[in-house]
Amino acid sequence: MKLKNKIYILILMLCLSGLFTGPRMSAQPVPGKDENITFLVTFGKSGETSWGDDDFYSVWFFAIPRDFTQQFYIRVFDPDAGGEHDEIQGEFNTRTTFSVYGGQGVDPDRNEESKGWITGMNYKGGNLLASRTFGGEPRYDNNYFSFGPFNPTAGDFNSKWGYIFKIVCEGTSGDDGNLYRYFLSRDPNNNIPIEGANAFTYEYTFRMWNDFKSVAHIYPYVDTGVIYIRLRNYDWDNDGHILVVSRYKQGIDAPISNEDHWTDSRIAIEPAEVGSSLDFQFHKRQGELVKNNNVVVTLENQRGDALQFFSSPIGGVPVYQTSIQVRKAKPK
Ligand SMILES: [Ca+2]
Ligand SMILES: [Ca+2]
Ligand SMILES: [Ca+2]
Ligand SMILES: [Ca+2]
Repeated sequence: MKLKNKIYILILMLCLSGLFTGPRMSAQPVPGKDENITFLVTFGKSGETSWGDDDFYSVWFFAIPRDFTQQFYIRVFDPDAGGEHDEIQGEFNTRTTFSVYGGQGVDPDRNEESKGWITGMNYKGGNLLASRTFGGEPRYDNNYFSFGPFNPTAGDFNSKWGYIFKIVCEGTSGDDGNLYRYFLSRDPNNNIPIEGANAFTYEYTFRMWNDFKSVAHIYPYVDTGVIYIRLRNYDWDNDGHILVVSRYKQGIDAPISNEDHWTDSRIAIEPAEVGSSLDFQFHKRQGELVKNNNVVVTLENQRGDALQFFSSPIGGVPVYQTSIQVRKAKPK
């Protein structure tokens, strides 16, 4: 074989290995680093849905890679409702319960109800491993509480994702908005990520930015067989616009909801987008600032199956590729 051919094959192999392994994920803050979202939000169940939380609970999953064998912790930043960060209604009187589940019944691939995106279903499937209720607690205000240690094998094993754990946050009483974040950590007192782990949800309830410029993102993954997706968003307060970007879409606008309303729309998926993440960008309305805007978003495919939002986008943040458009423009 000629040297030139050998070099060509070597380059090709390097390119292919990069394609198949992809970037190693290692960030487990929830919301994720690339999402640029400040806080998750859950209201006490006596709150008004018009404040931006449709069901007063949220469900998140953590996937621990099967080759990770050490103990780990799920840390909650600002688990209390009171003091800094939280949304007061009247006076602070809200109690919020965080519960960690493992074992059979957690894996959303085998237990549809576990996904927690359809109100009225039993989202508590699995074995309860730890639980704690927080009121207004200065000790945990603007500070972390750590659940754990947990052994990875206490999770629900999924051949694709490894050991899956679930954390449920419920607004058990009161009417205030609890704002908080998670971090999957190897250490109880510091945020030390687990390489290859990820976090995901099927219904994302979060706080929009309180400024004009910052853009929040979420990154659903498009699996094989998806032809179109149905986007549902709730209580967007007519705040700006949702832009959908992918390696194929330069940016298409999706309709947004107003106060206490769901809006839904359909977005076509091109073959070039299958096997990659989409970038949903949330741009704030200009002019008068919409403050303390809490919103909910879900996605489903044409069969009605919910799509996962990953805090660390699978395959990385999608970048629009002009070459796909150029190829498409050529006459057949
Ligand atoms: Ca607080
Ligand atoms: Ca209150
Ligand atoms: Ca809080
Ligand atoms: Ca809202």
